[in-house]
Amino acid sequence: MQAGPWVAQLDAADVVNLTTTLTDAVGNTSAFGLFGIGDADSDNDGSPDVVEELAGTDPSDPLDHPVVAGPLSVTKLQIKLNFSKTNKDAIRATTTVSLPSGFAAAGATVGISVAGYAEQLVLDAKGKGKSALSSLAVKVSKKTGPYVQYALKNADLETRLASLGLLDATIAKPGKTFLIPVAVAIGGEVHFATVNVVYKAKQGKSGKASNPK
Ligand SMILES: [Ca+2]
Ligand SMILES: [Ca+2]
Repeated sequence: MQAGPWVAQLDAADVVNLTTTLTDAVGNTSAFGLFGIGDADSDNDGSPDVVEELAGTDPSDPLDHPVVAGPLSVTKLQIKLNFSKTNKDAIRATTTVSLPSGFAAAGATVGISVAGYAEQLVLDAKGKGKSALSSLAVKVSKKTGPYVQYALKNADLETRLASLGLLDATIAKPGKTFLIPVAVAIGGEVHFATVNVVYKAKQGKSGKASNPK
């Protein structure tokens, strides 16, 4: 991404999922604005390194870059922060996605990023993947099509979430609304959303954020 003044355009038609396009002074646009305008793009192909790592493309090869596959529909997002114990924070997310044509689960890599906590998981033949702290499944609903279920627990997310406004503080009902960036990368395609969550917390104890039903 190039330096210079960028204009953020928010599509507020859908209050759950906002899509963002960045446009610079000479009209270049980037759909990767979610990750911040300061993100390094080593090969100047328009995809920040962090997005290329998520998608599994080469951050040093401008001819190899992810395809933006459009917005992501996040049907469920829950974040739990435990301020009294370390490594006890959790995320649960369910997103619908489109799968690349000819998608085969066995051995496929899925990248997921929630609030900037990013990882890649390799799927088995049943569409399930695991890491030390998380599990992910790609499933297909007969009604709504393919979706991704992700669960992370025993993680340390406090600093990361505090930078997005979810602080160790007392925030009573009805809570405060914050935006959480979510990205899913499958088969070199990257899907994005910025999700509204309502956050309530008790200082020194816990905080919980979830998207409105
Ligand atoms: Ca790049
Ligand atoms: Ca590249």
